[in-house]
Amino acid sequence: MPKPPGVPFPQASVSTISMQSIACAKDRLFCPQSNIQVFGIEWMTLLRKDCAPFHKAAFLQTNRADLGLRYWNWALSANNLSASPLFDGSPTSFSGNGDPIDADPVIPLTPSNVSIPRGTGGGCVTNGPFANMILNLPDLDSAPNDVFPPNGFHYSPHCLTRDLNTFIARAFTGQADVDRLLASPDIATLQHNIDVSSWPAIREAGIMGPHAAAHMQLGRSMDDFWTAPQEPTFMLHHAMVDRIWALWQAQDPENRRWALNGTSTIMNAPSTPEVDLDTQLTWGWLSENKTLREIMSTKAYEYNYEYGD
Ligand SMILES: [Cu+2]
Repeated sequence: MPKPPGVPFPQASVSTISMQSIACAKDRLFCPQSNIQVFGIEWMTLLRKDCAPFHKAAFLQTNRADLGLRYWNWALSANNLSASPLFDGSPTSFSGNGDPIDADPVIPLTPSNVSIPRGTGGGCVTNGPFANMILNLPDLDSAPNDVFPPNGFHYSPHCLTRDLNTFIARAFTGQADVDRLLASPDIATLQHNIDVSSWPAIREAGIMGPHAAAHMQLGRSMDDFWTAPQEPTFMLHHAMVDRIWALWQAQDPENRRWALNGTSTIMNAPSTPEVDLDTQLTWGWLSENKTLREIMSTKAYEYNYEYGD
């Protein structure tokens, strides 16, 4: 039986938003022994709350309401990550690959029996706008038994690393994978599909859905269960998740705009009640409380943004 995380995730006490983020990344990537959906509804809503201020800022700075929310469309870069305008290392990119390092040529996707090629970098990013960027939160993936260490905020400067992995991108985040998400018939299936691949050989293991795979295809810094939000592309990635959710909702607003599923704890550990629209999200010093109702729609309450198709 999979071991649940040792750290409870009380609903969105999100002075620790990066720690919440997080919970998603690891279960799908490094601790994939679970087939329980970890990309819960609350996490989706958390990120909607977290991403929207970017749009608000863009609007305030430009007075243009047509800017939309920036996102990383995984499918557009899936065929060749390092050739993508996002990752080609140019001055307008989010920097490119990390420097090459010696490492095992394959990555085992435990607990499945599948192994895949590793990426082509792995070392520090030394090109583009984020060259030599320093990340200050520690690398926490080695946290034993999934227990968040007491020194989780320990000042631990280290370089941003990338290991661009086009194999993962092609295999798990292509247009067919995006289409599979958008074709999900209900919210529970959408949550499942975003975290579990359609590959029969690894589906049983409950891993490598597009959300996880997009984290993993960028390498260690973006993979980190606890600290992935330090990666400059993290919000672009999660804006894509938000976009998929929004496009999925828009296919059937009447039935999907307020569709919820799951509890307010990752993998329901510890066990908490099913959420409903009145469930309160708390944000610490970041924001006043919000109910789930207030952040379910991109066009209600304080939100008014949309994504292109
Ligand atoms: Cu994530």
